[in-house]
Amino acid sequence: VSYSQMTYAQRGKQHTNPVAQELFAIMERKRSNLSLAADVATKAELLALADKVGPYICVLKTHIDVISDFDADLVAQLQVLASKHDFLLFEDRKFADIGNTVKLQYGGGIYRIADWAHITNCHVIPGEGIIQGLAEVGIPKGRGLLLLAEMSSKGMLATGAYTDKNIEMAVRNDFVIGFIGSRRFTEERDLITMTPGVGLHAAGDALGQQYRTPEMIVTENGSDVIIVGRGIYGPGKDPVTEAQRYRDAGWAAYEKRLFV
Ligand code: S5P
Repeated sequence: VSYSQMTYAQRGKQHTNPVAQELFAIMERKRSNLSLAADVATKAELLALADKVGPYICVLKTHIDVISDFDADLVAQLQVLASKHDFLLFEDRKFADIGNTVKLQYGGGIYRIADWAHITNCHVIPGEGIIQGLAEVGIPKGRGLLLLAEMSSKGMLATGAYTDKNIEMAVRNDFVIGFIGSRRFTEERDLITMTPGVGLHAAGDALGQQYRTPEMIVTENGSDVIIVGRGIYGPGKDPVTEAQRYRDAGWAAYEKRLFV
């Protein structure tokens, strides 16, 4: 039986990675496969948004380096909200350098990403050493990594043989828990796909973003988590209403996939 036909609960029970186990358990408890991409500019906005939308999401995805007034207290408060609302933290750092450099970027600097982000991601453009470098820092802390096997934007170059290489590297590295991409990529082990570029209303933006619906992504393509940003907090939107709508749409798309 394909992983796409199994429940999140079943997959969590048989998974060997602690972050993946926890993620599946949260998804089942909250009946949510929604991740919020919280791309706001200040600490206060990020905390307010995370607190409001927290009850409806399984993962809060951050770009911590866009917060103009970042400080260590922001991280402490995000951790409090993650426990309060039962979600994981995913820092969308998109590492892309040699293994030695990404070790420094992941574990150190002012953000100390590995200390608080359950999940982060990387491009494999430098070769497999990037995964090994990140794993040296992340495995002892019980973290997980996603590979950017594809992107959502117009004209993106992660296709064909490059995407295939991502899959091969993911299968043989235990630190990798899955992918950013548009579909389920392999049955060789249970690698989780998270998909950005999800929207119920808009087709895209002026800078190349392209949106597809939860049904296309989860039911048809077998992806596991939908990542939604401006569809939830964009101009004129009520984040709580929209988060509930995307949570319900994502869950319905998942149930439809199970019961077909
Ligand atoms: O291919 C990608 C990969 C990512 S992680 N396309 C993306 O859009 N993202 C991220 O998803 C992007 O950095 C942003 O944080 C989010 C999409 O936001 P939205 O406002 O367009 O939903």
